[in-house]
Amino acid sequence: MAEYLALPFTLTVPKPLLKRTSMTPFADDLETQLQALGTEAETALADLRPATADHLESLRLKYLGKKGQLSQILSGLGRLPEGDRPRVGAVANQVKQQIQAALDRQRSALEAAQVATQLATETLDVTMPGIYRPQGKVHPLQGTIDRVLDIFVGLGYKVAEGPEVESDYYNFQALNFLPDHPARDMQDTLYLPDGHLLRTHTSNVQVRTMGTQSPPLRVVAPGRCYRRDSVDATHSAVFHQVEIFAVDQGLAFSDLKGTVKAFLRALFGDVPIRFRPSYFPFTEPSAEVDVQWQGRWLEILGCGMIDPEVFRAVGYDPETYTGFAAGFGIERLAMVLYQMDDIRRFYTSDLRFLRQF
Ligand code: 2U9
Repeated sequence: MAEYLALPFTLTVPKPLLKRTSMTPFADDLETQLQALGTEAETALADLRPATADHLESLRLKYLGKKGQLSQILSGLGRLPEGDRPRVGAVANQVKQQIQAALDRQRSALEAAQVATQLATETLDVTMPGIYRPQGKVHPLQGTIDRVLDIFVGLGYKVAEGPEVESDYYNFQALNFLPDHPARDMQDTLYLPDGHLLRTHTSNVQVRTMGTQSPPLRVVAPGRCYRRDSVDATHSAVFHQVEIFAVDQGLAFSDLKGTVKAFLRALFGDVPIRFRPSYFPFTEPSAEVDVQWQGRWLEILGCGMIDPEVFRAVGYDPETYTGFAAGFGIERLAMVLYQMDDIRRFYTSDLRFLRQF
């Protein structure tokens, strides 16, 4: 509290110095109401509870709004004698400014409190480590299939797929497998009760394609295949294969060799490869192809010129069209490319393995 200086005498101000012009009692009453309103508003604003912007706005409307208390008092201004209006009007303006100033103080205080709260709660510690979100990867088998498809699509081949549950016709008969061929035996092929089977290669797609399209054809067929195999480090009952085939007029074995060389060079680089004579029911002549990889000859694929019997089965004239085909296992290819020793790792979903690709 400020201490006032005590004076050794009483100060009296002579009446004529107080320039108070006399007003009507009504004018005095309005002035008293205005001053009381200013005091009430300042007190209410100083004790703003709850201290929120909405509450502040409700007080603004209560005192300074169009239908607020100040307007209600000023509605009596019109009934004042002419001579009293300037003074009462001046008091009214002073009270309005007083209330507005109190509102502004509160608004600033609220905004400052809001900023302080935001600074306290929304602080971001930029030195904190980021949230680790492990990203998924393409499975090594799918990645290998994708690489193979990229190469053949680049050579002008179209990708085709077909059913994994297949009829004997599309999986064997149309491919020149004789009725007693060992591949048809139960110990090699998985049969369903209704005589259908789980396809043993994706050749069914090639046969189906020839059944619906005319040459020239260049098709690459990826997919899952099944064999009744005991599972061990190099055999899996379910495996992935890709076959390619080309049918046109005047295709020769040299075209096959050139295609196989281009494919293997794209995958392994400029490494030695060799063709060894072989036999498949659906190709004649046939060959197996090895690549020399890390000092060893590794068999990678089989291939050959499509047997005329296969063309006859699908109604192609073997005197007009010739073609070649090749097939290879994806697991085999991936194990060579990634130097793996156990095919079963592909199917374990072990992240320690999968994260390496
Ligand atoms: C048609 C005509 C001929 C596809 C071919 C091979 C040789 C071959 C195996 C490699 C390893 C299957 O995944 S594997 O077990 N395949 O050696 N496949 S020629 O020949 C065809 C295909 C379709 C109409």
